[in-house]
Amino acid sequence: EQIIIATNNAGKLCEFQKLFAPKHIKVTSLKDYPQLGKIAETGMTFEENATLKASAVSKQTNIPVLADDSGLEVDALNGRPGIFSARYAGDHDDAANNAKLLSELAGIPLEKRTATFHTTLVLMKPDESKLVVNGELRGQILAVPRGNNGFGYDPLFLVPEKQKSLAEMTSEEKNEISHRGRASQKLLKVFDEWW
Ligand code: ITT
Repeated sequence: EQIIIATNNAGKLCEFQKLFAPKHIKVTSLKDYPQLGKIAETGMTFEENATLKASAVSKQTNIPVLADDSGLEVDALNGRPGIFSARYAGDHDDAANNAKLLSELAGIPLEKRTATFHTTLVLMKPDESKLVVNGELRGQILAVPRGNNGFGYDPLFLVPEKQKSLAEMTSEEKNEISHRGRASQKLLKVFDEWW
């Protein structure tokens, strides 16, 4: 059995490989299918964008697909960058995105820098039937990055209960509590029945 993770993001793929390891399903990703074209994320919600990615890939490959659309919703920025998190400061440039986030929040104290990390997962079969799950993690945006693990906004995202940024956690620690980890746990619970 096989599943394609419809992502070009190496950090996401790495987390899914660990989360799916107990299932003994072969996990591939878009880098194994270089012939597939770029997918335009034109939706206005996480679910729309995850569905666009999943259906584009499952139609062309005839293999079940898991797509992840995620984003960071910062309360002091009225929920921005949200679905635009990957393109906040340009095109998929983590360093530029983090710099922009820091400058938008300059001068705001930590207790007012609350934020939610959101993930929507869409698991889709080639007949386009789909399973949708969501996961969220609340935290605070640091003024100075901490840690070297993870990817994307992880060095700026403090998990108050742990007093650690996501980039200071191992992938196991992060997967246990993260938006993506929580959504994946929900998915894995119903996976066998749905599959
Ligand atoms: P794919 O669409 O190919 O999956 P992407 O990076 O474009 O990859 P999204 O459209 O879902 O993914 O954008 C999510 C953005 O949020 C992107 O900038 C990520 O780096 C960031 N992000 C998502 N999950 C994250 C996590 O667990 N930790 C830190 N940053 C994360």
